[in-house]
Amino acid sequence: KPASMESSLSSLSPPVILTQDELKKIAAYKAVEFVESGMVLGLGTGSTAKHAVDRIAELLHQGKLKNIIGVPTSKKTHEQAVSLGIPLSDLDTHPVLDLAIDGADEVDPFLNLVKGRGGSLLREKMVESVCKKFVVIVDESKLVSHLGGSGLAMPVEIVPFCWKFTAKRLQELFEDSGCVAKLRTCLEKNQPFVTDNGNYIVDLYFKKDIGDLKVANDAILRLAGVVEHGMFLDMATTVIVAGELGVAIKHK
Ligand code: ABF
Repeated sequence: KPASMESSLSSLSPPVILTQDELKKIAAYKAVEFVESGMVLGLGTGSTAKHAVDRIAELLHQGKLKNIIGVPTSKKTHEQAVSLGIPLSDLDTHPVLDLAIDGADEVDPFLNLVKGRGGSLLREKMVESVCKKFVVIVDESKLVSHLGGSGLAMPVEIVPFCWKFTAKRLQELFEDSGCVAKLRTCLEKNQPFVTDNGNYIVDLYFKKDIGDLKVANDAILRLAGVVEHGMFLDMATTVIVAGELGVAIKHK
């Protein structure tokens, strides 16, 4: 069933027009209110999650949060957290986390997500799949009626070995949905984009609905050469959406 809306609009004073980054920051700060002292936290990646990591560090330094341990979801977040003095750990030492806060690229009405347009989907999925609570923070532009329907990329992390072969097989898998698979490249060098794990990313673009998400999930993961994909199904426990009219908090 679609997610329930526990609290709806709070008070941002219109008619102030907020930038997308300000909306991201509002969502991030709201999410950090879920953090309690002593928690082991999954630290997300991306421009929205960055605000949450900044805020956690700020509260730590003010003594308002104590004994926080962070588990970063990318090298970039690792660097940010180190520079802010947040104590860090990893899944080897902390295989179960209390809470993760991260952004997303798409959120559907059931709180299923597309993630990975920032390239960190594998570590994000590893960390966020073992969190007791997973709070997703987005501005309202990320809301979609169904995943893959925004016309933007559905990322799949693949091994570099014979990547064209794997990309072709992915495209064939979704032939009926008019899928086009493209290797992600670094714009400036026109070289393949390489993930933190040394892999490539193939972005899938769909002309039509991809149908049952669970079926799509299983089919992609069955392909040898695929490491992980960016559909995060049934993982988010809460989504915080910041929009021009206020903040909406949706619970699973
Ligand atoms: C990460 O950052 C990713 O999973 C997602 O691709 C991206 C969202 O980016 P942003 O918060 O910068 O919009 O959470």
